[in-house]
Amino acid sequence: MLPAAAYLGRLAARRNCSIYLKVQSVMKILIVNPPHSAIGSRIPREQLPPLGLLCVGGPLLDAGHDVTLLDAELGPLSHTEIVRQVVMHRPQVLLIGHSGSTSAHPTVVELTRRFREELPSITIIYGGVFPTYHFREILAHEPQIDLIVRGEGEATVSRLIAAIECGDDLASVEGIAFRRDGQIVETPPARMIEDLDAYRVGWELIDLKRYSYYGGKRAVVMQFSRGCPHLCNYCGQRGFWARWRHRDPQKFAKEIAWLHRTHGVELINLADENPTVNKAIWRELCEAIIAENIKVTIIGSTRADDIVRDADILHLYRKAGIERFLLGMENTDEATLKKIRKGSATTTDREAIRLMRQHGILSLATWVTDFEEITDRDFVHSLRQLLWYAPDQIMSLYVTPHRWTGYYRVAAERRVIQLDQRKWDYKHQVLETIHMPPWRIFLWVKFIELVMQARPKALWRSFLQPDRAARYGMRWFTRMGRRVFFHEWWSFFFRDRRVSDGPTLGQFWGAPQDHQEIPLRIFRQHKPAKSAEQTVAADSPPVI
Ligand code: B12
Ligand code: SF4
Repeated sequence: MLPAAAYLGRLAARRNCSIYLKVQSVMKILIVNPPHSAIGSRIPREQLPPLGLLCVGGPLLDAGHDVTLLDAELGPLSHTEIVRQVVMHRPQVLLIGHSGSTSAHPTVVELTRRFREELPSITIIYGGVFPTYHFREILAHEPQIDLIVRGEGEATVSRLIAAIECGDDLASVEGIAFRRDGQIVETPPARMIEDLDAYRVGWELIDLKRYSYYGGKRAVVMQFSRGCPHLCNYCGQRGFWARWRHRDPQKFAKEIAWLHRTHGVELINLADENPTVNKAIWRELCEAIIAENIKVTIIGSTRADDIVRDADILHLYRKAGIERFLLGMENTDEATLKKIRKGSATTTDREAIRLMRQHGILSLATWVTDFEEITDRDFVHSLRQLLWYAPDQIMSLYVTPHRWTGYYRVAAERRVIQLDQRKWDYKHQVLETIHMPPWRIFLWVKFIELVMQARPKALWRSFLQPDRAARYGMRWFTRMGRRVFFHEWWSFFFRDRRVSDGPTLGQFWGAPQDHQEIPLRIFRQHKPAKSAEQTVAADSPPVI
């Protein structure tokens, strides 16, 4: 046991606290994951742990604070029950945020208002992607929210809590925004975290037995890398993380093995935007997981061109446990792919799907319907193309422009038909299309989904193909698809409200913010020379 004084001294050092004695007061912190009504949260009837909040919780636990997580997604809990539990807990500081940050925002607003009514003296801190960019509007209109953390949370939240605890000037904490004397103070951007292994995930904040996915498999979300060097102009994630970085492949594989052996985790949902950016590093990770000799299923997202590049190592993907990759293909039309700066080609997308099938990896292709004004002809073309690609699964989405992306400018004059922010979840049409009413688009989308998922090839893959894991994945997806299908029909015709004379996109959200897309300060990394296998990175944002 450490002598008390030495222990306090270490805490003081860890928390950067200038006033030694004040560290005796451990902060009582409650992290709240609000419930989300989106299909991705509710339809599978299973929950994945909120990784972003666990990432924030880990460093706070290490700094010696009393940290608890209330995951209201589980259940989900009613708002009244959440407020009751928060009041019972009586935290000094309440942290809130959600990974589906845009559509979850109205829920955060409603809950925080109620927390403030019940507990007038707590400090409420809000973080995540949406508040990172919309902090000015939020601080101006939501007085119950005290502070907003901008960008990745681990380092900033640790410094912020230390500053609150020590009574330091909050303006000295980089990467936050708050109100002072009626003015909104925005501090300089926080430094991007150089070493992702320097912070740990607070796994002990959750009971892993309560989380599952992919049909009852005990599941977690993990993140090997952050960011993406590509330049897709509609992407709401690439700028947020500033630059592509990754964890140590060996340590990451060990963490997977530890979760599997100690907690029985069977499924890893990779949170990475693009984990395969660097072939050599990705290969090292696959080999490190294989060396652990564990049976885990890994699902995630990647790009078609990386799959084609990795044709010679796809067997390692599968051996490491990759059973399904979502391919963010977005569109089947070359001209549109160019306009959205996807940097991919239709032939590459098709080849990636073929290669994945050859290696027993399911392909889930995303398809965004309305990047541009569309007509029946475009739908016929899309269906033909999708049948030619022949992905195992498709996920149809609607364009959902974020203010901090380049695409926002392109679409700024289009009218908004969905005023309810909770529906800005990629599964609802939010922008008007001049040539087609929403019901017609909806029917086309549903028809294409039906053709794709009920075509003989897809049925064969679901029920008769020899690969058990692929059969399992197909059947799980079909089950989810059936539920989503009914839910969406019901919502479209009986629940959702759309307007016909709505504001333009620019009027709805405000001025474009793409010049502030990167909320972090980037510094030069001291890395070994680029491997010959490394493909992209030249496109990364400038070093400051
Ligand atoms: C895994 C995942 C899911 C999983 C599980 C989510 C879960 N339990 O957390 C499932 C499949 C259920 C899912 C569903 C949905 N998802 Co999803 N999902 C992801 C994915 C791939 C990873 C999320 C993640 O863990 N990221 C890693 C963590 C570390 O990042 P983070 O959450 O942003 O947290 C960091 C910072 O933001 C900050 N921070 C976050 N919160 C807070 C709070 C405080 C107080 C502080 C200080 C800091 C802080 O610190 C963290 C550490 O640095 C992301 C894409 C991505 N790469 O992020 C999409 C993503 C979050 N999903 C998205 C969407 C749209 C959805 C759905 C609405 C889809 C639908 N229609 O059903 C639903 C929403 C429900 C939900 N639970 O999120 C969008 C959100 C876009 C937006 N701006 O709103 C994303 C970004 C995908 C994309 N490319 O656009 N999703
Ligand atoms: S490849 Fe994916 S993560 Fe990367 S910029 Fe494009 S959409 Fe975003």
